Amino acid sequence: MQQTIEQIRAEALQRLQDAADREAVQALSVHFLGRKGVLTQFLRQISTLPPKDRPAAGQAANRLKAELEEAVAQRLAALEARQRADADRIDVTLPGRPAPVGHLHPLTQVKVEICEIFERMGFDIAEGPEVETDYYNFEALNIPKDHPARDMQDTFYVSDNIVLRTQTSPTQPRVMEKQPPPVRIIAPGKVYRCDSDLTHTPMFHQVEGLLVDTQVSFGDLKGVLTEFVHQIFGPRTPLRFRPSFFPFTEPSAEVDIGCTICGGAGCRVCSHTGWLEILGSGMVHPAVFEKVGYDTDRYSGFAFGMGIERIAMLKYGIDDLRRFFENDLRFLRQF
Ligand code: 2NL
Repeated sequence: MQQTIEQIRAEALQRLQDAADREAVQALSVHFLGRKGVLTQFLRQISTLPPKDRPAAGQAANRLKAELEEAVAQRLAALEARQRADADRIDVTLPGRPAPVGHLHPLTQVKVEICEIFERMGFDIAEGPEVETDYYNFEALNIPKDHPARDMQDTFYVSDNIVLRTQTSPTQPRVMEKQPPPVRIIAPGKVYRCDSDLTHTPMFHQVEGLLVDTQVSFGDLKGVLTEFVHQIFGPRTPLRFRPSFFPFTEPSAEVDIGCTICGGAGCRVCSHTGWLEILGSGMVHPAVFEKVGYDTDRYSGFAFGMGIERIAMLKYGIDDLRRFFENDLRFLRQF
C-alpha cells in the first residue's frame, strides 16, 4: 500500500517536472487528481483493504492529494514565470534603430569638390582671417582708395582700417609675403558684403586660386581653368574666356560656360545669351607682386575667383540663393 502511494507520488512529480506547458500540466492534474484519476481510483480501493489498514491508507492518500495539488500549482506558476521572461527577453538579432546621421551642407560639399579638383592639380589649401585689415583686403590687391568696392555702402567696416573681408583674395598676399615662388594655393572661405536682396546675402562663400612661378602664361590659366570646368560641370561643357577688368589682374578674363539650363539655346537664367558667367580670372598685376616683394622680371602668375553659391546653383539647378541659408531640412536632405 505504502509502496503504491510512493510510486504514484514519484511518477506524478517526475511527469509534472517534465511538463513543458500549461496544457500538459492540466492533463496531468486530470490524470492524477481528476474524478476518474489515479488517486481517486486508489481511494476507492481502500474499502477493499482490511479495516485496520484503512485509516492509514486514507490519510496517506489525502496527504498525497494535497501535495500533488500544490505541485501542480507550483509548476503552473513556474511555467507562467518563464513565459513572462521569454516575452521580455531582448531579441539581439533584431536590426538596430539607425541613428539619424546628417551630411555636409550642399555649399560645403561643393567647396570640398572644388578644392579637391585643384588639389589633384597640385594646389595647397590656404586660409586667412575673416576680419581683415584694409591693407590686405584692398591695398595689397591694387584696389585704389577711390574704388567703389571700398565704399561704406558695400563693405562692413569694423573700424577705420579693419573690415570684414569682401573677398578671399587677402589670403594670397599674406601667403606670398611668407614664401617665395613657386606658389600654388586655393583659398576657400566666407566673405562679407553690405548687400541683402533676392540675389545677395550679406555673407557668402568664395574660392580663389593663385599660381606663381617662372614663365607662367595665359595659356596655363586657360589650361587649368578648362580642366576645372570639365571636372566640375562635365567633360563636354562648352566654355569661353571673355575679356574683363579687375584691379589686381592684367589682362583679365571672365569664364562663361554654356547655359546648363537651356544648353545654349537661350533662356531666362542666361538672359537669352546661352552663356553663364562662372568665374573671374587674370594674370596677376605686377603691382600686386611688387607689394609682396616678388621680382616681376622673373615671376608671373595667374589668379581666379568664384562664388561657391553660384557654382552650386548652376550645378544643381537651384533658382533661389536663399534656400542655402534657410536651414529647411526638406531642401538640405536632397544633397
Ligand atoms: C571673381 C573674380 C578674381 C582674383 C580674383 C587675385 C588674387 C591675387 C592677385 C590677383 Cl593675390 N588676383 N584674385 C583674380 C581675378 C579674379 O575673382 O569673380 N570672384 C568671385
